[in-house]
Amino acid sequence: MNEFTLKQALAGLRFGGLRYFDSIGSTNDEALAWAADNAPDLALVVADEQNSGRGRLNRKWLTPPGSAIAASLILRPEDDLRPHLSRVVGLAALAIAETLGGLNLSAQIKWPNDILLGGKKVAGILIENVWTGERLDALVIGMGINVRKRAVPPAEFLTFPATSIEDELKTSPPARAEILSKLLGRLIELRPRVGSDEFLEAWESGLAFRGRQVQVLSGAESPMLGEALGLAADGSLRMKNARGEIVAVRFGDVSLRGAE
Ligand code: BT5
Repeated sequence: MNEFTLKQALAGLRFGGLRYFDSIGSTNDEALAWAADNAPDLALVVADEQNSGRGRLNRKWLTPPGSAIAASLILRPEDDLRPHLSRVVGLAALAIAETLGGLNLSAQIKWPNDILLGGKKVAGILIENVWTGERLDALVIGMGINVRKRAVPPAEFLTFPATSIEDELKTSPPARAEILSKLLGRLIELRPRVGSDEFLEAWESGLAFRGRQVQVLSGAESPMLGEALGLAADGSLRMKNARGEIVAVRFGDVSLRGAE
């Protein structure tokens, strides 16, 4: 992927502008700075390689050159999106899962921010916010997708198994610019529907571990054990805990593991 092929692939989409880098620290950092400097809605930062890509809580995200999609999309929430900000992670997750579906891959969403193929992590999402006082000015949706095999970090670097589109397709994947173009197109299409019941149902039906026992890992707290039931209206994970109570786990630094 280079700037020229990317621009060609994105030509039909109504996005807000592109900043492309052969190599960068983190596309989210660039997008946060751009958002604070009047970036338009749907402005996009893409890099071929990241040297200090980030996950949540400043965990590292690896993006070796020539192998992955590293993209950050800036959203300026309008009145339509504002009541549903907690669903934006679902917007990104569903757009990625459906784009992989378009490649005949069966993706699952490991709530809240991972996409799995064959039970292994192929993509991660990092949402960050830009505030002016108490008003949210912009959201940055950072998306990292392993396209080629060599995007997958070595096992000792990982706390959860990882894979790539190429590993799962077992053949050469489409060009990264084409995949990114499909993904952006889908995200733009889904965005006006974020507040709808149909959106919540589609997101919920894409969830991994539904109806199964899971562990919810959350920072230093001891893991919570329960059955993953589905989603609450705000995108929280509905669980039945060990005492049989229905509880909602809010989006944050939480991570799910199968417990069976
Ligand atoms: C995430 O965090 O999964 C969010 C990753 C977001 C990356 C994108 S790339 C574009 C944009 N710019 C950035 O700087 N970030 C975003 P989390 O759930 O905290 O998972 C982080 C963990 O994933 C790490 O601790 C590693 O174990 C693992 N990991 C790192 N690189 C990986 C990769 N390429 N594939 C699979 N797992 C990886």
